[in-house]
Amino acid sequence: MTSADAWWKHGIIYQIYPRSFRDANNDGNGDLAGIIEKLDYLRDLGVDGIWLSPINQSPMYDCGYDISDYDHIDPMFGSDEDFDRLVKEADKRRIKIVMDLVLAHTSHLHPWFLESRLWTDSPKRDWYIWRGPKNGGYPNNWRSAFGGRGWTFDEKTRQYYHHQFLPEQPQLNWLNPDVRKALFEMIRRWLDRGVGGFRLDVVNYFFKDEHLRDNPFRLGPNPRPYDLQAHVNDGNRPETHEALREFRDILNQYPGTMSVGEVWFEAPGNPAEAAKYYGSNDELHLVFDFAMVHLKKWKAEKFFKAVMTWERLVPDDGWPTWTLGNHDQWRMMTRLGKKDGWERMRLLAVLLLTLRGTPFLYYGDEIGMRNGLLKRGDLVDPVGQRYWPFHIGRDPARTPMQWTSATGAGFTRASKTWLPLAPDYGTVNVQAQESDAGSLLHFYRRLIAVRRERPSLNQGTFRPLLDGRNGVLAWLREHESERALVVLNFKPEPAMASPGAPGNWVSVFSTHRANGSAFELPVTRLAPYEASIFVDAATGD
Ligand code: TEU
Repeated sequence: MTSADAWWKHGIIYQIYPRSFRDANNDGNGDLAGIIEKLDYLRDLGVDGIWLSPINQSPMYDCGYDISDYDHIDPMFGSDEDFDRLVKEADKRRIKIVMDLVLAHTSHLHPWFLESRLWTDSPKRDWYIWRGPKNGGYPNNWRSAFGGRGWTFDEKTRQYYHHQFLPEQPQLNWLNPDVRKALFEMIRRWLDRGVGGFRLDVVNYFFKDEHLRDNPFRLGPNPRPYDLQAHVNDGNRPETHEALREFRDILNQYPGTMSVGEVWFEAPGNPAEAAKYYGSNDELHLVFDFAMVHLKKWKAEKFFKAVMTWERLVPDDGWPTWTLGNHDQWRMMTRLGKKDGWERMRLLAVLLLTLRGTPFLYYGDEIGMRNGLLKRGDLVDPVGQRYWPFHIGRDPARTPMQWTSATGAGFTRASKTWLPLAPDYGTVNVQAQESDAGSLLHFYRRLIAVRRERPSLNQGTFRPLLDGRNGVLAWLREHESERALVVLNFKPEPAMASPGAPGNWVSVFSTHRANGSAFELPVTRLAPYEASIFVDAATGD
């Protein structure tokens, strides 16, 4: 690692859903003490940073994405001292803590909102978005992303307040400078406590049109009313970029810290718009691209297109990110289907970890966890509760981490967990994979180790060689004199690959080959689902 910013640029970030990682106090919910217990596991896996979904005080209407106190840890997860201990213990293992910043809205129980709703001339009234009825109805046509209208009527003051998500998540008014000031001061306090960076929730929905104009109609990706509007007035406002520059100035005062933004559009997403949040290297350090998460088909060309689109859109002085899943999406193992799931998962691991950019891993993906099987009564996520039976919501990807085959899966000794364990924990768990040298967990560890020791892989340039037309992708990564060649066969049958890259290619990591075996030029035969990394022995080794 060469510079202060290298940890996030050349490293790997692992997302933990805190309620589901490890339950140290055996109340059925994961906690910070549990994460501390597992730091050695994360170090051995080779992660550089941990992104924690929100752990701030919250009434948990949206599982922590509704914050009632930004400065303190929710008792469900532990104490403020536990947090400081986590930062310190992680630091000993050279792991940074990345906090989730939910700045578009607070909880309806946040003291700011409680004060805001008291009366129309409350000093905090303008911290949120309040309007009287228009022609006896809603102030405008904005809708909630979680269903229904984007406005809730408050009997006491006879006005509506706006919420992009649940009524329990009132939208902050970012056009009010006092709001921005309060949030930025809070951010400084977390930086002073030693956090390594932030993930910004729905960063494109901070600002709203000051005149509250209606959203225009458009044909959307889904038939639900929310998606039949172009979100030009309730989100995606130009003011955001200026606010993010101010945010970046703060981070610049804390060398080595980083930010990654969730610029959120419903599937299939909008990478062109998302890339704008890098600014001219003066807004966010990183922006998520969800193209691979939204892919419906197992096709090499589709993956290639997703990669190339993002590679081209990220500005020259920017750095890409890559991700296969998060707490809002179905687990990758489930999306891949039962047939050949493990083979495909290995191939995608190599893809994720050898592209140019920062990979984000979702907890449990390294052991091939699948979606949990949940019944209506199990659901905690409001999205699932509201849309059932049409949509189960996001809980299936949030079930407890599977550590062992014991009752409670080594996650807890409590008799009941907040969400049921996925049924396969008896066979799919860390302990079983530890003792199996051929497991996905060992595969990930070795792969991450190879990536860490090769500057070509963790910081080199990227040059595509094969675009997947015959089912094979290949690319070149180069850094100074080191060159690496990555070859992926997406097909369940052998394939011939001729990437046309001269070199004395010797394998350093592979699903199928022994290390040291040569990539024969001009054509090499690949095994079904083979994913291999070669280095040029003439230059690099
Ligand atoms: O997500 C934005 C968001 O609402 C979508 O990802 C949504 O989960 C998906 O379309 C399913 O309907 C962020 C957080 O990641 C999410 O967990 C929160 O619920 C949401 O913001 C509100 O804070």
